[in-house]
Amino acid sequence: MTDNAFAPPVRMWSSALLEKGWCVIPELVAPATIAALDRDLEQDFAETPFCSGGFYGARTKRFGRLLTRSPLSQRLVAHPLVLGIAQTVLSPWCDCIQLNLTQALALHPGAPPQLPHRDQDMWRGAVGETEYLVNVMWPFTRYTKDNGATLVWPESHGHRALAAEPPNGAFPVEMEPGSALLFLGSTLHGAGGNRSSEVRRGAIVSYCLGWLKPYENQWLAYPPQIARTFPPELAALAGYRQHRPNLGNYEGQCPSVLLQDEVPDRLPATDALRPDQAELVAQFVAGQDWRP
Ligand SMILES: O=C(O)CCC(=O)C(=O)O
Ligand SMILES: [Fe+2]
Repeated sequence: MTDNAFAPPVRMWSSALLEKGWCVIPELVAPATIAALDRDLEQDFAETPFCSGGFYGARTKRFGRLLTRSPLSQRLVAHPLVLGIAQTVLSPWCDCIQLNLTQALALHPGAPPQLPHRDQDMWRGAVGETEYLVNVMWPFTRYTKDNGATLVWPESHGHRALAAEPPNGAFPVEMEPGSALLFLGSTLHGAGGNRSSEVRRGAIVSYCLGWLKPYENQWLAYPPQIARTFPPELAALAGYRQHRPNLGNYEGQCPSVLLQDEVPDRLPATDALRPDQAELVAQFVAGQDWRP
């Protein structure tokens, strides 16, 4: 849950995000922290092969599982203000949110602009009435118009995602390390083209409704032996929590049971219901007059 100190900014930024479809929050993290994270990932950036395919981009490198690669990535993933905003924006449609992906990306000189897209289109749900995702772009280098800063189409979100005609007026979101661009799953966007001689590096961290299949398979990215090193809230975000009722269980238990030292071979399947469902079940069971 959101820390009280963060409650007013969470409300303010959540309204801005829902209204505009995107926002830039300045100076969220110390630039030195971002620089240290960038250094931790130096070898990954150097040795990861370029992507394959027109969407990922042949002049772009990407890699996931950031929580296994640098402990500093926790500062981004579990940033209290960002988490509070993601929870506030997505809570009308889910019981709890989950981590959808962490992905570092390096846009090399000569990378052409990416296909404009809405990240929510990875799921085949209703368009225009539900928000599925909150995306956060964390720059590691400065993002400029020249080096391929993310292009955002303002006023392209929500029900506007149903419009047949693409909206006009994309603009590059220029920003410095330490700041972050937040946008909705329904907001049209894409990487810009890199006409500069510098590599544009950064990371995307996104959060989605807790009942969706996440883009990055969280349980494979963070198997129990890794997730048990996380603070419990982070493990929960990475899938070690049930989405009530009972979704994502292990042997009928919260999958966080796998993070304990000893896991019994046999476990009692145990209801994990929302309060309204627990009440319904309790009334049904109490009113039952049945003998075998
Ligand atoms: O690199 C960017 O600026 C955006 C990347 C993106 O939107 C994506 O890969 O889905
Ligand atoms: Fe995207």
